[in-house]
Amino acid sequence: SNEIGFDIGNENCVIAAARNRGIDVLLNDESSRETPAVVGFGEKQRFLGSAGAASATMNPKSTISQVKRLIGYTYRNPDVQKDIKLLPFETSEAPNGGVLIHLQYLNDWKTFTPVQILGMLFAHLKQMAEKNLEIPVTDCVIGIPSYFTDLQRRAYLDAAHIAGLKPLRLVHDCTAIALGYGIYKNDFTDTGPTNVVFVDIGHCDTQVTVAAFEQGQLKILSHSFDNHLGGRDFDEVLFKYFAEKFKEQYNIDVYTNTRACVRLRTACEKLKKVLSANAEAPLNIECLMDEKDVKGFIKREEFENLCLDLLEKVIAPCVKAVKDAGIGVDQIYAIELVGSGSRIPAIMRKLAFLFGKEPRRTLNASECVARGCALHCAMLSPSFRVQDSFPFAIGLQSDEGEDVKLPNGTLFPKGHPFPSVKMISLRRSNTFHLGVIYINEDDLPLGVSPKIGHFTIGPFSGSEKTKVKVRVNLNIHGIVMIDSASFIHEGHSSNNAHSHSERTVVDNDMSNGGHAESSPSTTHSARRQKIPVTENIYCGTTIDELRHAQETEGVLAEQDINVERTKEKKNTLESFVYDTRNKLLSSYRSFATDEERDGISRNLQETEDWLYEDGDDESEQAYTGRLQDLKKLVDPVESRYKEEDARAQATKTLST
Ligand code: ATP
Ligand code: K
Ligand code: MG
Repeated sequence: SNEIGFDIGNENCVIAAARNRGIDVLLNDESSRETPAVVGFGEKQRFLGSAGAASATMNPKSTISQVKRLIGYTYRNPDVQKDIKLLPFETSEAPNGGVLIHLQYLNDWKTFTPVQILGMLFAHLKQMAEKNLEIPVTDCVIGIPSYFTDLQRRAYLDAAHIAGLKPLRLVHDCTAIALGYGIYKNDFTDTGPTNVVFVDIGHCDTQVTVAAFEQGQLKILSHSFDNHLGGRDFDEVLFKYFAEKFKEQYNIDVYTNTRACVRLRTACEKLKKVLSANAEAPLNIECLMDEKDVKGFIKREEFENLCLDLLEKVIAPCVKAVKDAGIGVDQIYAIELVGSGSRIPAIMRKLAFLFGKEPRRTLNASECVARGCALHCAMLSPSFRVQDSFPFAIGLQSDEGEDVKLPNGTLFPKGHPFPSVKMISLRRSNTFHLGVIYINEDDLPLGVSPKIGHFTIGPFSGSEKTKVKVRVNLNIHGIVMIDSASFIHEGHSSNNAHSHSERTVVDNDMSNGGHAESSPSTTHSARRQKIPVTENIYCGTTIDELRHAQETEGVLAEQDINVERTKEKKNTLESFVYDTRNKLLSSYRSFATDEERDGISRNLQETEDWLYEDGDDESEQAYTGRLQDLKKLVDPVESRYKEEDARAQATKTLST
């Protein structure tokens, strides 16, 4: 079996596999351990990963990056509106309120959803893993930010399904990181839990998690985040600085030119990285705009001054995570810093100042999420117990909009371990609806709707006293599902005296996926009838849309393969022309008549001319057809040569 972990970043993707009793990071075609999260649409084929990044500045409008920022969001979300202003491709609002991406491909405008684009990335990574491991890859664990909503989690699963992957679990990035940290460490004390704060600063976001380790187990105490703080924001500071500078200095306004913007952003990101290791750094871009070469320069100190506000933002999620974990700063054993965005030295200093101790870098900053995911995949039947905590409180609403009366007003309180199942009982006589909501909007990313979706339970026919049991599952991915509903025929539940007084009762709480179906009374279960449950997720992908996306992906993938195969055939023809021409001057020389030689030479020349002109961009059949025609001419010469060659070999063998 294979155990694969995927980390899909806003900038970089990493794949890890559990093998040879360890975890390996898999290399891409460029022998790189990180693959850019980019999907590019060329003239005739897609360019995925590194190839997409390579063509980004040439085709900014048909190069999709940072799709993670759009997935599972509504178009009108203020963050989405801000992001699409920075992204060079075209977008619009989907009929269901989601985001649509528009670009030109194969001589036509094409529309894709962020789920489809992510599906393409997954397909690329899957293929890469299969090439490396030489086995089919389907089962996997995928890292996600802990702040991902129900919709985003569903979107990730949909994208994985489009690519033919079967995620066993979506796991919070920092939970994966903590697992990778804890599993190899055996110096935890017996006297109590060891609390570690993990800070992951990526390209677009920052996540902080407090984890408690004890012998053989990991318990997540809290998750917090700032989804507006990552390496990208530091790039933007430099971008604005130089855009202003160049306006004065060169009289160019990069904001008016998409390609210039993309190139300056890329250069600023490079500059930022140089500043992590150097006290100052230059910036040079040839022909940025209006045929002007630009030159710039900045000192690290200046950069840090420009970033004072940004640096300050590192503090809030750290403070919140520690507070939510319910521990004091003196109870923190270590602060572990990961994510490549954290390589800016000033961030390290800020954290050291806040916690009163130096953060550590025990883990591989860019690989730890994928590694942790692969580990998780390898030990889904764990010897090392992992208990994650869900970062948002979840509630139910009934048809009339009123909250379903639950003991604490909440079905799953914030920080609840998951997966977890709760059975609720309601009195209903026919079809009804239950809305699923996040209770505290303040905990959610800004502008995200607290409404997850609603479930229709019915049809069924009961009476006023009919007790309906509903099984609500905060599943292994952190997605809320109503798994099943059932009712008991009247008169058979009346011996259950308590439930009369309350409309709603939480019967059961089985953390870590207990089996809720096993009913306490067999006489009841004999009379129990299932009620159909239909889910309606706001802004979600329907089954038809998913099927359509899978088909589209198939067609696009085939197109890519065809283009590659055609390129190969063209290459073969080209090589044959050069090869034969050389042979005519050497090995074939004495086996062709002058007439044959002239004929072949003429044909080779014609083919070569054709390849450079009309035949530059032809079909696979055109290339193979030409090759066959040429071979027909060359074959008689070739066979005479081979015959002679064989005779010579035989003679040689005889004489030795
Ligand atoms: P996210 O976690 O937001 O989805 P990601 O996982 O792709 O994104 P990482 O690969 O962890 O993000 O980090 C990428 C960021 O790290 C980029 O902004 C990049 O510029 C930045 N970065 C990489 N190396 C350095 C460096 N040496 N100094 C400063 N920043 C760096
Ligand atoms: K990453
Ligand atoms: Mg990341």
